[in-house]
Amino acid sequence: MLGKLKFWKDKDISTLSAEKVKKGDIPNHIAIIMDGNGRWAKKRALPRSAGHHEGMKVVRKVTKLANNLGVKALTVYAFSTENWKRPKLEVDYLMKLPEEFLDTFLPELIKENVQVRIMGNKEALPQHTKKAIEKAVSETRDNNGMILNFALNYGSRAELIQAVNRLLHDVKNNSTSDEITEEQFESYLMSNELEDPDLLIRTSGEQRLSNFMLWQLAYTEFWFSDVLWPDFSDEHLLKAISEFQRRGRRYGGI
Ligand code: V0D
Repeated sequence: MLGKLKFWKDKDISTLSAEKVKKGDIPNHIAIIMDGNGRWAKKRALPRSAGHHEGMKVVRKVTKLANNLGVKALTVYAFSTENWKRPKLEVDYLMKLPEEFLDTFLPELIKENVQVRIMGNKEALPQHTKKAIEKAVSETRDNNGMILNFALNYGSRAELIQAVNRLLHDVKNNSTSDEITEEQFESYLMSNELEDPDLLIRTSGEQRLSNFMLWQLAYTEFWFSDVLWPDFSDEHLLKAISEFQRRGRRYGGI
Protein backbone atom coordinates (compact mmCIF):
# COMPACT_ATOMS: atom_id res chain seq x y z
CA MET A 1 0.00 0.00 0.00
CA LEU A 2 1.08 3.52 -0.67
CA GLY A 3 1.19 4.78 2.89
CA LYS A 4 0.51 8.29 3.95
CA LEU A 5 1.57 10.87 1.42
CA LYS A 6 1.05 14.53 2.09
CA PHE A 7 -0.67 15.27 -1.21
CA TRP A 8 -3.45 12.80 -0.48
CA LYS A 9 -4.51 14.79 2.52
CA ASP A 10 -4.33 17.95 0.43
CA LYS A 11 -6.37 16.45 -2.34
CA ASP A 12 -9.04 14.79 -0.22
CA ILE A 13 -8.85 11.38 -1.80
CA SER A 14 -10.60 8.74 0.23
CA THR A 15 -8.07 6.39 1.80
CA LEU A 16 -10.26 3.58 0.48
CA SER A 17 -9.30 4.19 -3.17
CA ALA A 18 -5.76 5.09 -2.28
CA GLU A 19 -5.27 1.91 -0.27
CA LYS A 20 -6.33 -0.26 -3.16
CA VAL A 21 -3.43 1.06 -5.25
CA LYS A 22 -0.23 -0.89 -4.76
CA LYS A 23 2.90 1.18 -4.65
CA GLY A 24 5.27 -1.07 -6.56
CA ASP A 25 3.01 -1.78 -9.48
CA ILE A 26 2.16 1.65 -10.86
CA PRO A 27 1.88 1.65 -14.69
CA ASN A 28 4.97 3.33 -16.17
CA HIS A 29 3.07 4.88 -19.05
CA ILE A 30 -0.62 5.83 -19.04
CA ALA A 31 -2.38 7.05 -22.20
CA ILE A 32 -5.74 8.80 -22.07
CA ILE A 33 -8.43 9.53 -24.66
CA MET A 34 -10.17 12.47 -22.97
CA ASP A 35 -13.67 12.14 -24.40
CA GLY A 36 -16.99 13.72 -23.37
CA ASN A 37 -16.18 17.42 -23.03
CA GLY A 38 -18.84 18.46 -25.54
CA ARG A 39 -21.44 16.23 -23.93
CA TRP A 40 -20.59 17.57 -20.48
CA ALA A 41 -21.22 21.12 -21.75
CA LYS A 42 -24.43 20.18 -23.56
CA LYS A 43 -25.87 18.65 -20.38
CA ARG A 44 -25.39 22.05 -18.74
CA ALA A 45 -26.63 24.06 -21.73
CA LEU A 46 -23.12 25.54 -22.06
CA PRO A 47 -21.09 26.03 -25.26
CA ARG A 48 -18.73 23.16 -26.17
CA SER A 49 -15.83 25.47 -25.38
CA ALA A 50 -16.85 25.43 -21.71
CA GLY A 51 -16.45 21.64 -21.71
CA HIS A 52 -13.01 21.89 -23.31
CA HIS A 53 -11.97 24.48 -20.75
CA GLU A 54 -13.15 22.33 -17.86
CA GLY A 55 -11.38 19.35 -19.45
CA MET A 56 -8.17 21.34 -19.54
CA LYS A 57 -8.29 21.81 -15.77
CA VAL A 58 -8.68 18.06 -15.37
CA VAL A 59 -5.47 17.51 -17.36
CA ARG A 60 -3.65 19.50 -14.70
CA LYS A 61 -5.18 17.50 -11.81
CA VAL A 62 -4.44 14.15 -13.44
CA THR A 63 -0.88 15.26 -14.26
CA LYS A 64 -0.31 16.14 -10.64
CA LEU A 65 -1.64 12.86 -9.26
CA ALA A 66 0.08 10.69 -11.88
CA ASN A 67 3.39 12.42 -11.20
CA ASN A 68 2.96 11.98 -7.44
CA LEU A 69 2.13 8.29 -7.88
CA GLY A 70 5.39 7.74 -9.78
CA VAL A 71 3.97 7.35 -13.30
CA LYS A 72 6.87 7.86 -15.74
CA ALA A 73 4.91 9.07 -18.76
CA LEU A 74 1.38 10.35 -19.32
CA THR A 75 0.16 10.74 -22.91
CA VAL A 76 -3.07 12.67 -23.45
CA TYR A 77 -4.93 12.86 -26.77
CA ALA A 78 -5.59 16.60 -27.04
CA PHE A 79 -6.32 17.03 -30.76
CA SER A 80 -6.56 14.46 -33.55
CA THR A 81 -5.85 14.88 -37.25
CA GLU A 82 -9.63 14.41 -37.71
CA ASN A 83 -10.54 17.25 -35.32
CA TRP A 84 -9.86 19.85 -38.05
CA LYS A 85 -13.30 18.89 -39.43
CA ARG A 86 -14.99 20.60 -36.47
CA PRO A 87 -16.49 24.09 -36.84
CA LYS A 88 -13.77 26.71 -37.32
CA LEU A 89 -14.73 28.61 -34.17
CA GLU A 90 -14.34 25.46 -32.07
CA VAL A 91 -10.96 24.68 -33.65
CA ASP A 92 -9.83 28.28 -33.04
CA TYR A 93 -10.85 27.95 -29.40
CA LEU A 94 -9.07 24.61 -28.98
CA MET A 95 -5.88 26.06 -30.44
CA LYS A 96 -5.84 28.68 -27.69
CA LEU A 97 -5.95 26.07 -24.92
CA PRO A 98 -2.24 25.17 -24.94
CA GLU A 99 -1.38 28.84 -24.30
CA GLU A 100 -3.97 29.16 -21.58
CA PHE A 101 -2.91 25.90 -19.96
CA LEU A 102 0.76 26.86 -20.04
CA ASP A 103 0.23 30.49 -18.93
CA THR A 104 -1.43 29.10 -15.83
CA PHE A 105 0.43 25.86 -15.19
CA LEU A 106 3.91 25.99 -16.73
CA PRO A 107 5.51 27.35 -13.52
CA GLU A 108 3.86 24.51 -11.60
CA LEU A 109 5.04 21.91 -14.13
CA ILE A 110 8.59 23.26 -13.88
CA LYS A 111 8.43 23.17 -10.08
CA GLU A 112 7.12 19.61 -10.15
CA ASN A 113 9.89 18.57 -12.52
CA VAL A 114 7.52 17.51 -15.35
CA GLN A 115 8.85 17.33 -18.92
CA VAL A 116 6.40 18.54 -21.58
CA ARG A 117 6.54 16.76 -24.96
CA ILE A 118 4.42 17.01 -28.10
CA MET A 119 3.58 14.13 -30.43
CA GLY A 120 1.97 15.02 -33.77
CA ASN A 121 2.38 17.27 -36.78
CA LYS A 122 3.34 20.68 -35.40
CA GLU A 123 3.71 22.32 -38.83
CA ALA A 124 -0.05 22.66 -39.34
CA LEU A 125 -0.63 24.40 -35.99
CA PRO A 126 -1.23 28.16 -35.77
CA GLN A 127 1.94 30.12 -35.01
CA HIS A 128 0.71 31.24 -31.55
CA THR A 129 0.04 27.61 -30.52
CA LYS A 130 3.37 26.41 -31.85
CA LYS A 131 5.21 29.17 -30.01
CA ALA A 132 3.58 28.33 -26.68
CA ILE A 133 4.26 24.61 -26.88
CA GLU A 134 7.84 25.09 -28.07
CA LYS A 135 8.48 27.32 -25.08
CA ALA A 136 7.03 24.72 -22.70
CA VAL A 137 9.05 21.90 -24.26
CA SER A 138 12.28 23.89 -24.07
CA GLU A 139 11.70 25.22 -20.55
CA THR A 140 11.05 21.72 -19.20
CA ARG A 141 13.74 19.94 -21.25
CA ASP A 142 16.16 19.53 -18.34
CA ASN A 143 13.53 18.27 -15.91
CA ASN A 144 13.76 14.61 -14.99
CA GLY A 145 10.29 13.91 -13.59
CA MET A 146 7.24 12.56 -15.40
CA ILE A 147 6.90 13.12 -19.16
CA LEU A 148 3.60 14.84 -20.00
CA ASN A 149 3.16 14.01 -23.67
CA PHE A 150 0.43 15.86 -25.57
CA ALA A 151 -0.82 14.14 -28.73
CA LEU A 152 -1.64 17.24 -30.74
CA ASN A 153 -2.63 17.09 -34.40
CA TYR A 154 -1.85 13.41 -33.99
CA GLY A 155 -3.20 10.47 -35.95
CA SER A 156 -1.70 7.03 -35.77
CA ARG A 157 -2.12 6.15 -39.45
CA ALA A 158 -0.37 9.40 -40.40
CA GLU A 159 2.35 8.52 -37.87
CA LEU A 160 2.80 5.04 -39.37
CA ILE A 161 2.89 6.36 -42.95
CA GLN A 162 5.40 9.03 -41.98
CA ALA A 163 7.53 6.32 -40.36
CA VAL A 164 7.40 4.21 -43.53
CA ASN A 165 8.33 7.18 -45.72
CA ARG A 166 11.28 8.15 -43.53
CA LEU A 167 12.38 4.54 -43.45
CA LEU A 168 12.22 4.32 -47.27
CA HIS A 169 14.27 7.50 -47.47
CA ASP A 170 16.93 6.05 -45.15
CA VAL A 171 16.97 2.74 -47.03
CA LYS A 172 17.52 4.61 -50.32
CA ASN A 173 20.40 6.53 -48.73
CA ASN A 174 21.83 3.27 -47.41
CA SER A 175 21.69 4.72 -43.89
CA THR A 176 19.71 1.72 -42.68
CA SER A 177 19.44 -1.91 -43.74
CA ASP A 178 16.56 -3.07 -45.95
CA GLU A 179 15.62 -5.79 -43.45
CA ILE A 180 13.73 -3.98 -40.68
CA THR A 181 13.28 -5.16 -37.11
CA GLU A 182 10.47 -4.06 -34.77
CA GLU A 183 12.99 -2.06 -32.73
CA GLN A 184 14.22 -0.20 -35.81
CA PHE A 185 10.69 0.48 -37.00
CA GLU A 186 9.70 1.86 -33.59
CA SER A 187 12.56 4.32 -33.74
CA TYR A 188 10.70 6.07 -36.58
CA LEU A 189 7.50 6.55 -34.57
CA MET A 190 6.66 9.86 -32.89
CA SER A 191 6.70 8.09 -29.52
CA ASN A 192 10.24 6.79 -30.08
CA GLU A 193 11.54 8.00 -26.72
CA LEU A 194 8.69 6.46 -24.72
CA GLU A 195 7.90 2.93 -23.61
CA ASP A 196 4.60 1.54 -24.89
CA PRO A 197 1.64 2.52 -22.69
CA ASP A 198 0.77 -0.01 -19.99
CA LEU A 199 -2.73 1.37 -19.47
CA LEU A 200 -5.12 3.16 -21.84
CA ILE A 201 -8.02 5.08 -20.34
CA ARG A 202 -10.96 6.27 -22.45
CA THR A 203 -13.77 8.24 -20.87
CA SER A 204 -17.34 8.96 -21.95
CA GLY A 205 -18.46 5.42 -22.76
CA GLU A 206 -16.98 5.10 -26.26
CA GLN A 207 -14.96 1.92 -26.72
CA ARG A 208 -12.75 2.43 -29.74
CA LEU A 209 -9.22 3.63 -30.51
CA SER A 210 -10.07 6.50 -32.88
CA ASN A 211 -6.68 6.35 -34.63
CA PHE A 212 -4.70 6.60 -31.39
CA MET A 213 -1.29 4.85 -30.98
CA LEU A 214 -2.26 1.77 -33.01
CA TRP A 215 1.23 0.25 -32.90
CA GLN A 216 2.03 1.22 -29.32
CA LEU A 217 -1.19 -0.17 -27.80
CA ALA A 218 -0.61 -3.75 -29.00
CA TYR A 219 -0.28 -5.18 -25.44
CA THR A 220 -1.85 -2.33 -23.44
CA GLU A 221 -4.63 -2.90 -20.90
CA PHE A 222 -7.74 -0.86 -21.74
CA TRP A 223 -9.92 0.80 -19.10
CA PHE A 224 -13.20 2.35 -20.24
CA SER A 225 -15.53 4.45 -18.15
CA ASP A 226 -18.82 6.26 -18.75
CA VAL A 227 -17.57 9.28 -16.82
CA LEU A 228 -17.29 12.40 -18.98
CA TRP A 229 -13.74 13.80 -19.08
CA PRO A 230 -14.54 17.03 -17.16
CA ASP A 231 -15.95 14.84 -14.35
CA PHE A 232 -12.88 12.56 -14.27
CA SER A 233 -11.45 12.74 -10.76
CA ASP A 234 -8.48 11.45 -8.77
CA GLU A 235 -10.75 8.63 -7.62
CA HIS A 236 -11.25 7.51 -11.24
CA LEU A 237 -7.52 7.44 -11.92
CA LEU A 238 -6.88 5.44 -8.75
CA LYS A 239 -9.69 3.04 -9.69
CA ALA A 240 -8.25 2.54 -13.19
CA ILE A 241 -4.81 1.85 -11.74
CA SER A 242 -6.08 -0.55 -9.08
CA GLU A 243 -8.05 -2.49 -11.71
CA PHE A 244 -4.96 -2.53 -13.93
CA GLN A 245 -3.02 -4.01 -11.01
CA ARG A 246 -5.50 -6.86 -10.63
CA ARG A 247 -5.15 -7.95 -14.27
CA GLY A 248 -2.49 -10.45 -15.28
CA ARG A 249 -0.64 -9.31 -18.39
CA ARG A 250 0.75 -12.12 -20.48
CA TYR A 251 1.96 -10.51 -23.75
CA GLY A 252 0.74 -13.56 -25.66
CA GLY A 253 2.35 -16.04 -23.27
CA ILE A 254 0.44 -18.32 -20.90
C1 V0D B 1 -9.56 20.00 -25.07
C2 V0D B 1 -9.64 17.80 -23.02
C3 V0D B 1 -4.45 20.96 -22.63
C4 V0D B 1 -9.55 17.50 -24.46
C5 V0D B 1 -8.49 18.57 -22.47
C6 V0D B 1 -4.98 21.97 -28.93
C7 V0D B 1 -9.83 18.59 -25.47
C8 V0D B 1 -8.54 20.04 -22.86
C9 V0D B 1 -3.81 21.19 -23.83
C10 V0D B 1 -2.38 21.45 -24.04
C11 V0D B 1 -7.12 20.57 -24.87
C12 V0D B 1 -1.74 21.06 -25.21
C13 V0D B 1 -0.38 21.27 -25.39
C14 V0D B 1 0.34 21.86 -24.38
C15 V0D B 1 -0.26 22.24 -23.21
C16 V0D B 1 -1.62 22.04 -23.04
C17 V0D B 1 -4.80 21.05 -24.80
C18 V0D B 1 -5.87 20.98 -26.85
C19 V0D B 1 -7.04 20.67 -26.24
C20 V0D B 1 -5.86 21.06 -28.33
F1 V0D B 1 1.66 22.04 -24.54
N1 V0D B 1 -5.73 20.73 -22.83
N2 V0D B 1 -5.97 20.78 -24.15
N3 V0D B 1 -4.73 21.16 -26.15
N4 V0D B 1 -8.35 20.24 -24.27
